[in-house]
Amino acid sequence: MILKTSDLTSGEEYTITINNVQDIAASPNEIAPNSTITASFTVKFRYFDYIYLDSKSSLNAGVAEIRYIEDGVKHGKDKSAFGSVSDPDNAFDDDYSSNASTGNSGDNVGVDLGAGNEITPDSVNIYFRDAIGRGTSQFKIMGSNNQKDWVELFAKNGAGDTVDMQGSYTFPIDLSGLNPEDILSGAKQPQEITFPEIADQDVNDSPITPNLAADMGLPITYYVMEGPAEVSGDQLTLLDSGEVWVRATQPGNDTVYSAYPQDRTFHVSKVLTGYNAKSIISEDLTVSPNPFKDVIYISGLSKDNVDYKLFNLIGEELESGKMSNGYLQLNNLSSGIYILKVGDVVKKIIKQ
Ligand SMILES: [Ca+2]
Repeated sequence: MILKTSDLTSGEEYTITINNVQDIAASPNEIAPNSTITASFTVKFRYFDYIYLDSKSSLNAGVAEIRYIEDGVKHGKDKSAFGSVSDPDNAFDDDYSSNASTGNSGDNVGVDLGAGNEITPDSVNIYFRDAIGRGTSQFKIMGSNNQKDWVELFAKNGAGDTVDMQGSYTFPIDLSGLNPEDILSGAKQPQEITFPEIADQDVNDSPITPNLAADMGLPITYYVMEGPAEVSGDQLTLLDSGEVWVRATQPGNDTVYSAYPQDRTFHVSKVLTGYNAKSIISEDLTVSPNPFKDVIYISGLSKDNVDYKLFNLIGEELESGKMSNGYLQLNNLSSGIYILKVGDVVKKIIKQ
């Protein structure tokens, strides 16, 4: 479940209350009517990355220490460091004479506060390498919870905003402007199941293979919720006539949310009980399209004015006549399966 909200204030705790919850899983948990669930969350980050965007010399650009600050508490000292420079540890060692020597645009100095130590920073303190009369002015601070999806927390953009940066500077971090979707991108990905409608079937068509897919490529499980059918592997065996209700589910994994289940219902008929319908379907004539909408075309007729009859699945004759011009206009039929007899040839046709 993903909820999109209006603007949130960083560091605030929010509670979501949802009433009338129903479990729609294939094997639902019992939930009393008018039940309530609550969930609380706060926007926090575990990983932070300082990315240098200028391209001055390392003399200008080194950072002696970096700390991320939440409620006056500095975080980062002696934490695991990473980055494109050879000495990122030096930005977290509490030694103001050792520097992480960023010098090229794109150099980064990152820190992992560790699992369970995520914070909602309100500022970042950077102690720039002391180099009197020199400065750097273009850098940004990124935050992440997985070290893959990063959100920009602060940027200093240089031009017109150049400040000599020697010594200690504290820059405010305002998380209220974050795009919720950027934060979500660091969470699991949503997925959807594509489950086309299943046309009404004949019991003789069993087994059928529903054509379904999940857009994140994960395997789908489906269930017969009700009706005369059963699942075996990716096939659906039709057992008798009746209404069949099938549900497809995909439970997700560490990186993908569970999909919203998709339900399909269709009718199973028993054509001409006692016959195997396939045995009476001739290849001599071709009907198309099948399923059809309003008009069905019959090709392979050796002459015009051939008698035809149309039956429903319990053998009642619905209409009859002479076939001419190789097509039948059947726009008055309701959707379903019918038996078309043309001359001596029997065809099963499906009206959409
Ligand atoms: Ca240092």
